[in-house]
Amino acid sequence: MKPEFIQQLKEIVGTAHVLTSDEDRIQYGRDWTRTPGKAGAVVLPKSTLEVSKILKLCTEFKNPVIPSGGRTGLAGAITATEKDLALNLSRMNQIQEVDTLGRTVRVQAGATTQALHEHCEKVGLTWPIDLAAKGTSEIGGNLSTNAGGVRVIRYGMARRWVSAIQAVLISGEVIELNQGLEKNNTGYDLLQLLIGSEGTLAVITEATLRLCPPPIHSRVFLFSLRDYNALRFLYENVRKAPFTLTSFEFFSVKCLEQVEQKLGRKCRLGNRGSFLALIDVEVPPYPQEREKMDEWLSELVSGTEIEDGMAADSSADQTAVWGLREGITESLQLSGLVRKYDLCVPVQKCAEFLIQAEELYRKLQVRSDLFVFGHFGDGSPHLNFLNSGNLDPDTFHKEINRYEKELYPLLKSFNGSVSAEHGVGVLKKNWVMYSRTPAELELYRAIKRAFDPDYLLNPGKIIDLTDVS
Ligand code: 2HG
Ligand code: ZN
Repeated sequence: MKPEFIQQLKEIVGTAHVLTSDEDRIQYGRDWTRTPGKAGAVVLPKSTLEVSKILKLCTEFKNPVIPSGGRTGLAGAITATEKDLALNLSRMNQIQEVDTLGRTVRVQAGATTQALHEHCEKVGLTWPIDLAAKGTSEIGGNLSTNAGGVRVIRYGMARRWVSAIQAVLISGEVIELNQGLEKNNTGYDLLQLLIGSEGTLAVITEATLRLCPPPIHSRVFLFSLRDYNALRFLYENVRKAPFTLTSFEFFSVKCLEQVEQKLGRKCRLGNRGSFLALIDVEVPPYPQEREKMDEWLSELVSGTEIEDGMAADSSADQTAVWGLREGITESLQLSGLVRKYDLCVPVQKCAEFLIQAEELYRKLQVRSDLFVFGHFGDGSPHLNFLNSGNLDPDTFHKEINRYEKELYPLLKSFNGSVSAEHGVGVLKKNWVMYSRTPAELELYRAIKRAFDPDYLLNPGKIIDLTDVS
């Protein structure tokens, strides 16, 4: 990285906001997967104007640049090399007053998801995207990756809750997309194109987010189940019941034990079975509705398919139950090297897919521990492989690659996607062709060229432009 380039960055943001220590370059050059990365330098702007000047400078120096936020991603989408400038937007964390009439809020990219939730809660509204990483993840990252989370079954993914975006092109030009209109059918929807583009097309600096009232009252149920067929049975049962479902999550008992051991959390269910299902439903505030639900619960638990079940009604109980599900990633992270799969299949086929994916794991005798959990109600399971046998990292990766080679064709036979919600980054790039056709990928390349002709914005993520020199 040229000294003049660094010097001019310092002139834009102030010397204190250009970081060049080894530690900072590593910290800002990788995400939660710890995929090895190290940026050449880190720049921390405070305004859109500064972002614009930085991108203009990158174009002038032909210096690649990688935008990032809370760095909680799980696809290696901000993994940097020493040639890259890490452009981190965490200092841009302002949240404006909520527009209660339009039910929107204007927010800078660096505000955390949790800060946004707390801000909107004060006026009885919420941005309904809820993630285990909400304390650290930032809005710019949520939008760049089209974040999903634990309430997709009710509210959809992040892209549904955005009404305007401000972004900066690699030339430095600032674009305002949609400006908060409810209706705007004027051709291509560039706002939606930027959402999920993982910082490869432009840098999102601000957004106007749509809000809604939070559920009036929610009830949380935890069930223990014998096997995947029981999980499917429960899902069918819940779908037939007249409740508004907010979440239908599941995790293997191995995941539960991991959370208990590593994070010291406890599960109150007596009989644990092989899987747990966490169900969050909205309840109208009438006593008879609650009674109906209690009857439904006791009927379900008295049948043979469900091993055990409990309702978590107090807010402390609900937090405790959710803490079991939301602690899984962290508890695995604390236990060593992990390889992650974030998959999606049609929800009707999710149980069958998981049965076959586990059979494959047994058949291939993969030397690692498999942890299965995720968003059953979206047909979106996570498979995590932990290097609990302490293989050397190369051998561990070879083991998992052996599995992966057969997993993806299996997934394709289920019409599945290689990335449900974490994105592509560098980690899924070689497998995108399992989920996208050659014609789609050619369009991806054309779009990338239109936005970023010099291939400077987050290069090497999502797709390679093989014909760019
Ligand atoms: C979740 O659902 C996140 O908790 C993380 O998407 C999943 O760690 C993972 O694989
Ligand atoms: Zn997830």
